[in-house]
Amino acid sequence: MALRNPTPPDPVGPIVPLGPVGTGSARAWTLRAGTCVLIPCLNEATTIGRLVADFRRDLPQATIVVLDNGSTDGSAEQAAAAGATVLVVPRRGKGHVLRAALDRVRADCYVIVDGDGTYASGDVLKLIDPVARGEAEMVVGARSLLARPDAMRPLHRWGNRIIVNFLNLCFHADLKDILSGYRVLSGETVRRLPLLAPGFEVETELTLECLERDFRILEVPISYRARPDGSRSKLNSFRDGYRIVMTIMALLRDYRPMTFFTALAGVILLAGMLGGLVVVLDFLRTGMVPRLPLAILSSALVLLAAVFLVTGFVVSAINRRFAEMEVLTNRWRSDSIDVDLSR
Ligand SMILES: Nc1nc2c(ncn2[C@@H]2O[C@H](COP(=O)(O)OP(=O)(O)O)[C@@H](O)[C@H]2O)c(=O)[nH]1
Ligand SMILES: [Mg+2]
Repeated sequence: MALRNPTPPDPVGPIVPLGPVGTGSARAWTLRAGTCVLIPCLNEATTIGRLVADFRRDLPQATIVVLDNGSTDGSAEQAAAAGATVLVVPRRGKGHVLRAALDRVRADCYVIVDGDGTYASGDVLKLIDPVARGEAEMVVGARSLLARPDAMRPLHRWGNRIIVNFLNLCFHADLKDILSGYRVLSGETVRRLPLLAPGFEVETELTLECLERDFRILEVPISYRARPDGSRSKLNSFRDGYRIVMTIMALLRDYRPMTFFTALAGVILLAGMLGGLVVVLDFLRTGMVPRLPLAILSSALVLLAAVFLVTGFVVSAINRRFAEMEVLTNRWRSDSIDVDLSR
């Protein structure tokens, strides 16, 4: 017997504005209320007071939180005097302070901006609007499009370019500026990003984790100026550049295991096959194996390649289980249900 619905539904139902899959509820949050501006700051006394004042002017409802890491030049006092809440994090590193802040400050919208005065508060609404409208999970202020040639050292410009191209290639993305220190994320996005990077790698990690979770990243061109005289960058070109590349490799290994391990296995297999070919040719010609060490090395390499290939399969299967768990953890979370028809 067919079940009959006692009250047939309206022919045209209500339109429920659902956010993109995976980002939770689209329950509207009012623009700029529930917004917090996070400013990592290590010895930026020349600029921090002015920057806080600028953001208070351009985002009056937002809470400004300066993340101080034991500055010795009075940055914390200047930030507090300008009206910011100062969060003191003892552990050094831009990544550490950001993580501590994201763990302790819950907001609808996060603006993250460097404290060195190189980014303009006037651009902030351009970055917030797409997130507020639900058009992107993370908006990045992209410098390369409008940066003045003198604002970035040539080494950093090139380093940036190489890293961006490498990352675009590995993660099939088309980004222009992944290392920007000016970005906006929704609260729900932050809730789902498990950041671990201790230092300057945190920006790379933010970008890659968003890509991995299919969050939409929107790049908006912004102005970028050089640090004022008397203010020094904390970035060590080679040490931090190396760490950023290593972060990309580690995330590639963890998030794209099949790509990473197949590539590794491919290179090792090729070396093994080349060595093996020499041994086989020798054997066909003379009926003997005169290069015994090469024969052993080649077979070891081929076996090693097989091990890496299997590792790729195993890690990728484990990843799938975790992805499933994440999906199930988020299902019917009480704060993300828009339509509840259960009894
Ligand atoms: N709290 C904290 N902030 C940091 C640390 N290292 C850098 N910063 C801040 O992060 C921002 C970017 O650093 P900066 O030296 O300008 O790097 P660059 O813009 O890549 O040259 C600045 O506001 C720094 O004050 C740190 O260890 N702790
Ligand atoms: Mg800077």
